[in-house]
Amino acid sequence: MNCIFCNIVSKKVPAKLVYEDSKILAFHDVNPVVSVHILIIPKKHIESAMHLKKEDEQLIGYIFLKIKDIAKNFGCDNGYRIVNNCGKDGGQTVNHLHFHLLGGNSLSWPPG
Ligand code: DGP
Repeated sequence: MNCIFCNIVSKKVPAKLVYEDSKILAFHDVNPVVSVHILIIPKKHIESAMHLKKEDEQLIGYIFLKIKDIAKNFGCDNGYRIVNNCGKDGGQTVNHLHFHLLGGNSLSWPPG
C-alpha cells in the first residue's frame, strides 16, 4: 500500500509537523485554503470515516480533544471548523482518515 499520509507518519515524506505523539500526527496542509489549515491524522491507517470500527471509538475522541489543544495553540480563540471529507462523494482525495482544522479567520457557511 502506498499511502502518502502513512509515508508522512514514517517520515519518508516530509511535512511541516505541528504535533506528534504515539497515536496521532498533525501537520500543515500542503495547499492551505485559510490561514490556519492543519491536518490531524491517526498514525494507524484507517481508510476513511466509513471504515471506522468499534475499536477506533476512543481514538476518535482522542483526536478531537487534541484538535481542541492545537486550535488553541494556533490562536483560534473565536472558533474554527473541523472537516472530514469521507469517500469519493464526500470529496476525499487522500484515503487515510484525516480531519482538516480550518481557522484563523471567519469562515462562511455554507462554504462558498
Ligand atoms: P481531502 O480532500 O479531505 O482528502 O484532503 C486531502 C488534503 O491533503 C488536501 O487538502 C491536500 C493535503 N495533502 C495531500 N498531499 C499532501 C502532502 O503530501 N503533504 C501535505 N502536507 N498535505 C497533503
